Amino acid sequence: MNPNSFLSVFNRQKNKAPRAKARTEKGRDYPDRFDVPEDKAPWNKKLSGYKPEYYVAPVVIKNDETKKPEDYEGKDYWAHPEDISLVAKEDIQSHEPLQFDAEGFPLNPRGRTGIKGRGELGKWGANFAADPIITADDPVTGEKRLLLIRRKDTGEWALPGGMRDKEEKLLSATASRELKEEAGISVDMSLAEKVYEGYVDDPRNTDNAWMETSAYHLHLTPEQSAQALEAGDDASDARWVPVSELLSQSLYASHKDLIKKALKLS
Ligand code: RP5
Repeated sequence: MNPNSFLSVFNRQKNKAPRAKARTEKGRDYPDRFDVPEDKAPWNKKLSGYKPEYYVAPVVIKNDETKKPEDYEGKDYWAHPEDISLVAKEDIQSHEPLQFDAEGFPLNPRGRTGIKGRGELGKWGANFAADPIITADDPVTGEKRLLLIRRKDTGEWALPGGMRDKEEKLLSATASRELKEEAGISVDMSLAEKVYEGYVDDPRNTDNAWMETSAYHLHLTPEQSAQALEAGDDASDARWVPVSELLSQSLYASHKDLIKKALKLS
């Protein structure tokens, strides 16, 4: 085959590992990412002239937990202070071994992302979330379906997951709450199987703040799956999608990989 033919170029691209979303996409209002080739991402690889812009979203500053009024009982104030010296070392967390730079900033375990600071993420280091992977049989055809929502912020289809609330000790409780808030159905996720725990490739990740999730899979009974779906505040739609259609869809962050893991798809 002519090595420059369309087909050979297409095949070469197909065989190449995709570039991380944390190096190619970005959150709303983020500055452009400093270009980091995948092979120069690890912190122990030299990338001369690496000077990424620093960005922290105003909403993160506004939710600084050290500014919380004493009598305040709402859910706001979910962010660490901007001055990292005010954050206790044990409050900077990750499922992976943590590394810090010379100034005391935690370093993204998957390497450089082209942006410093926390972007839209509240915590220095890992920001913990939970993702419910909900399947059920179609009541008419018997085909296996998966529950997805459409995110309002990016317009992408996604799992109905979300960030852990401070008082939630168990991430399965976060998964149950998010499922109710984002898709309108009540399911006890403590009975689900945990299929993944760790770093996820999220477009909001930076050099110093990143997403880590716990993903839980549960196949619903016909009674549970008969509950009416209702998209919550952060979603514009909630739907059952046949599993056979999933692999051709592009999904938010690492959600496709999480689903493949849960359903043992390749
Ligand atoms: C993703 O961000 C996680 O997998 C989880 O689904 C989500 C949590 O962020 P929000 O939905 O709360 O924005 O990386």
